[in-house]
Amino acid sequence: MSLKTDQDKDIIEYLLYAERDAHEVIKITDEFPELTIEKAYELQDGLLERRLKENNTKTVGIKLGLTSEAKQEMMGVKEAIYGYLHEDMLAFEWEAIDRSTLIHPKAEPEIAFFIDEDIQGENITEEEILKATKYVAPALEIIDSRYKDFKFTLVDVVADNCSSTKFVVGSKLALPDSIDLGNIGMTMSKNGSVEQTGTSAAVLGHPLKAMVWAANLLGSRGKGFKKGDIVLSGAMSEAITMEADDTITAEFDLLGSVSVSCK
Ligand code: OOG
Ligand code: MG
Repeated sequence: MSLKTDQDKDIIEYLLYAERDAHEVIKITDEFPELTIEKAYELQDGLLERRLKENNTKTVGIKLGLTSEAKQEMMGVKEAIYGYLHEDMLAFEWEAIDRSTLIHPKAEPEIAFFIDEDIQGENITEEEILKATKYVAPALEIIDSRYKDFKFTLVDVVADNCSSTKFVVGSKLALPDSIDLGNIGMTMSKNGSVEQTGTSAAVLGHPLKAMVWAANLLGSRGKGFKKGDIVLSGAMSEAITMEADDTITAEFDLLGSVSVSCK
């Protein structure tokens, strides 16, 4: 890993403590408009390294973001992003998340891929991803941008580990080649009322396309998916906000449902 300047270290601490103390901060590009996307991934690496130590946890997977054209258009960007999932981000259906530990959480419906073989390279195909995937499962990602009002540029969000904070994976596991992953319908409700509907086709046309995109970008950086990783392939609809006492449920065709609650 490259040596970090004092400025890098300051940015990393700034974002790390915003997460730890659950307070929102001014986005980093306001002060450092010159930061590039490559630099943002370096800052993300540094942040993750610090976060693993600070929270005494380990990496359990990867999440893809901004994989829907609607979301890319909304942000005026043409690229998806990735961040990392740590063990202490794993939440459970039966255990409500303490709302006071988060800033302004939102839930997103996603498909989780259970990776069973290391995948690293720059010409990875959908077939290779499928072959390396042991199961797919319904998932909810909770995102909690550390930035004020959840507003940021691509550089800001990448440095902030793509807003990652928690994720829940449903317990029904499906074999990936037993279903048409490109055409899974979904409804997401809050406290019993439907708030969003979507389809897996919103994820770059097909979640496997998003997985291939990420595998090849990771490959170009000497990284990849590892055996045992859980990979979240990106939101299938807009995210919905979550307050104390809310229960959010996403129901997916064929995959079943997954819920998360806040207390
Ligand atoms: C960035 C993370 C987006 C997804 O699935 O698109 C993301 C954000 O919107 O805060 O996780
Ligand atoms: Mg997401």
